[in-house]
Amino acid sequence: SNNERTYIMIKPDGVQRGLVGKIIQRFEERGFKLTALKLVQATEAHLEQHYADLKGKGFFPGLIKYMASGPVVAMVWEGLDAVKTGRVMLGATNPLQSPVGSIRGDYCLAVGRNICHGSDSVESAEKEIGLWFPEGVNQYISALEPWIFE
Ligand code: YYY
Ligand code: MG
Repeated sequence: SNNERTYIMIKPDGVQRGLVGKIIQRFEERGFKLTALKLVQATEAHLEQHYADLKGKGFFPGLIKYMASGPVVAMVWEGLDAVKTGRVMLGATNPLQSPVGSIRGDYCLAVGRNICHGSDSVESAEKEIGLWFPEGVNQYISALEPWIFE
């Protein structure tokens, strides 16, 4: 649907490397609408909730430490097929398998430093939006909508 929502997060390495503007620009230029945005230093407990499905994996402790090592940019982007399209824009989990032109394929190399997160389903998007934005997100009409959607 035109107003599907996805949770996109720039990880601590993306913030440190000064890629925030570039990543936001890609979602803006594609035609997605920004409905929430904040810079957050997440706690390990919060990140363990975010990555609850991965608890038990060998990389889980390192993943939580990395994600808590600095602030992240938490965002909600809305638009046509936002979840699946957001994942395509991010690339594969392993940057080396990400096509050039995707965010991971253009800006990083290591799976454990892959600079961004994107929800993998509409259901996890709604869960993640609730976890990172318990205060709710913004609703507004974008003046560009008739130029982006039929
Ligand atoms: O959704 P996505 O971020 O592409 O991958 P997930 O399978 O959800 O894993 C989350 C996160 O964990 C991944 O972005 C990097 C890290 N990770 C890792 O460090 N090593 C792996 N073998 C798999 C995932
Ligand atoms: Mg995932």
